[in-house]
Amino acid sequence: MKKNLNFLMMFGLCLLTACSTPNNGSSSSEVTVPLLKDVYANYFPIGAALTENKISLYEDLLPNFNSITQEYEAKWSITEPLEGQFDFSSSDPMVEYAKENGKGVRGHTLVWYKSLPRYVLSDNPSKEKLISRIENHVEGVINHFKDDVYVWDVVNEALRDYPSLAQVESGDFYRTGDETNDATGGDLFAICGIDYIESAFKEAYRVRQENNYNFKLFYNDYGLNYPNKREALLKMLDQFALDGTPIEGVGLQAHYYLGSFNIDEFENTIRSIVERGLDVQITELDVSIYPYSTYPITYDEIPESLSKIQASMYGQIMGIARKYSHPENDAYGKVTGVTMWGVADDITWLDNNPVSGRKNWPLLFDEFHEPKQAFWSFIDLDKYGE
Ligand code: 9MR
Repeated sequence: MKKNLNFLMMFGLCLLTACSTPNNGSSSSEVTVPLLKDVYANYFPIGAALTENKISLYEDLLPNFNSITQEYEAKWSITEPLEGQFDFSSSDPMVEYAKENGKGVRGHTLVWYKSLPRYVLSDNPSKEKLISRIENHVEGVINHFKDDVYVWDVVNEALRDYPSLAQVESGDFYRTGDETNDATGGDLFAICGIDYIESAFKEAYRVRQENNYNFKLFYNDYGLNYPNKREALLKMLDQFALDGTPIEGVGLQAHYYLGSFNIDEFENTIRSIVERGLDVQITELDVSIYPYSTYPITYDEIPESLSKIQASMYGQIMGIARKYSHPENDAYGKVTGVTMWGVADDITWLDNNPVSGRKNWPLLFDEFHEPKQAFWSFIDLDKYGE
């Protein structure tokens, strides 16, 4: 793992050539571009978010990944659009594709305030009613997928975006209706308090144990490098422990921006989670080339200088991910996966978020599916340390 001579030779050779080989893991006359999953075989699976209509488009690149996340097909509004009527017609073909091609599936996500169908809250349900809806949904979805998924993001984004220190200290750090664009998240919490989160985990655990399924239970969120939000997460985990709420890991979404990323805070977040014996997965990794979300400039192509910084960021992120993938202390958790939020720069949610029509180049492969500098840095196991 420390030194990979074949890799170094290949990497050196690539630097000397145009390096324009389509990345399908096959040899070309000049150089073989390795598959991400092969480079990381001794660490953890490498995943990508996918939708069914992208499977043929990315036929050349998908061999890189041994895990997929359904970008929306497993969310509540799709899997139980009417109460008690489950519909897996969007999801099943992707799961079949994954199984046929030896890829694991990350289950995303059972309870997310942004993907609730109207019926969940429209009749102003009592706490009891709402929790029973959550439990029925969790049970129905889990029993459909069984062990076709290896992890569930049981609850997604239940914490406030930017809790103040006072809010963290007083325990007022759950997403509520007083945040912008947050009505449904607020309703879940207003009606149930933290019980809507804990009930989802407890029910997922119950169904898993009863049926001997093997998937892991994760909480998934963004912004967890921000110290106050990290602290809020840790306090929520403390509460889980007090209440006997089962959880095995935390997903760091990892939608990062050039210039506002702090590698030390990233490491602090991972360390603070694994020290509690919980695993970490990077679940939605991409690196926007714009320095902050509403940056007013739009580029026609990725500037070389930004491409370099982006590559170095990817290298550092993966260096830390590798560092925490083989813990020396058995009581510690570890990093058990890294998933990209997309496959190549021709299609990324960041082209329209948070600024509509602002082209972005956040991934490892460019618009023509060629490996970017970011790709080489991502797989440079030596430069960025263990
Ligand atoms: O990228 C996803 C987009 O295609 C969907 O329309 C949207 C709603 O289902 O969800 C996006 O994915 C989000 C993920 O589920 C949770 N973290 C933020 C992601 C980007 O918005």
